[in-house]
Amino acid sequence: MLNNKCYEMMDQYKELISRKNSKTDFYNGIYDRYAHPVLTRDHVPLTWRYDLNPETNPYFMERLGINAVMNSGAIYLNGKFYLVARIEGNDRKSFFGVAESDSGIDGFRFWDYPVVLPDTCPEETNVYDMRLTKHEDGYIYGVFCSESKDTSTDILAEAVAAAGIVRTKDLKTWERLPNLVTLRSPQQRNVVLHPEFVDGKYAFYTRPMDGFIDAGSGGGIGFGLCDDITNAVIDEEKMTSLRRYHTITEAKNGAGAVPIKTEKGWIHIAHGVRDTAAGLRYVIYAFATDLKDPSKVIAEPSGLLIGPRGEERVGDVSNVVFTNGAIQTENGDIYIYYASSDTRVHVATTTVDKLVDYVFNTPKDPLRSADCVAQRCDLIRKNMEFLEKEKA
Ligand code: M1P
Repeated sequence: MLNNKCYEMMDQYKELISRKNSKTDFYNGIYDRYAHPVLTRDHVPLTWRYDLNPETNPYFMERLGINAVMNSGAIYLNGKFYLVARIEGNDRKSFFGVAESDSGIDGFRFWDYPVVLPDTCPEETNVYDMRLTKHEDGYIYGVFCSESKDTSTDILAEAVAAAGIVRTKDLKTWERLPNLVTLRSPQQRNVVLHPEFVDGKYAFYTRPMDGFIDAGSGGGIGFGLCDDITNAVIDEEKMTSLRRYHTITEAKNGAGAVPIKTEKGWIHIAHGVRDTAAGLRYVIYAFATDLKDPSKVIAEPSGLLIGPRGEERVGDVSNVVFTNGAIQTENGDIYIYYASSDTRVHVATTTVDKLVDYVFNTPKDPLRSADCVAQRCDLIRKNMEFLEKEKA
């Protein structure tokens, strides 16, 4: 016989999983926001958290609590939406869980067990933020942050971030490959595998960093090629989307979702970070790169695409929105999965046509207030002239 509270919580869980989501009245013409997050810590099944046996858990205590569900890789397979979410236990360790949904906006349900990755790195302490790439070589790759203690220093909190690589065909059986080696960058996080070969090679978006937190001399999102994914080594990292003074990418930036191929170019949805008196602020932005040379930026709309709004602004690491997964369906719909404040996962929906229009027709950041005012005055003047004509 189960504890009465257990029955109650099972009912609440079912209600949560079957809750319908709906668009909010938020409007910017670019994407829609939704009333409810698609994944929260309450979406994690009770069997992962509680010992359901009253003999061994008479008070029905949560034995292995979950603190947050956040940054999720995303993939669309056989008409279903899959998220590989970062799940953080109360013990601060993250791991991955696959959640699937028919609609992409609600009904996400975790599979019975979390992802069990081959334990090939004894020094690895934490894993998080998997990007899922359906590669033209036939595999689905997961590239994630593999974090270890920095043993070269006595400072307790110092860590080393590297890009771990796994591959699968079904999201169930995962083969672990050696971590990516970048010969010129000591640390890596936010690494994304490009879905196509470039010049016959595997291509990665990287984020060169001098330290665990600071990008340091890292100038932005990098791009590098390697011959062999089973022993991935990148020598040169070219710069793509740059960090710039007094912009949303001043402190750092990083690749997010796997780039989306469109007729006009690859569309990238990334994150940019600036420092404020209240700490770092993370926003999501977009840019496009050349179809033949995906390292070459060809369009950069000004400013942020998605910023933390309302309750999204508050959580474990407040004032953060972060994406590492987006899905494009056959009909051109786009689902951008983003986490807010390192606490829960949301979806924003748009279309390929809208994203292309946004990325290619939104003006660039002119980088100075005087020029921004001129840019805005130009828009106002054109609008005034248009309104006059409409009246006539
Ligand atoms: O806490 C905000 C984010 O911080 C890191 O991103 P970045 O490497 O750009 O600083 C990541 O650890 C990410 O998981 C986290 O959401």
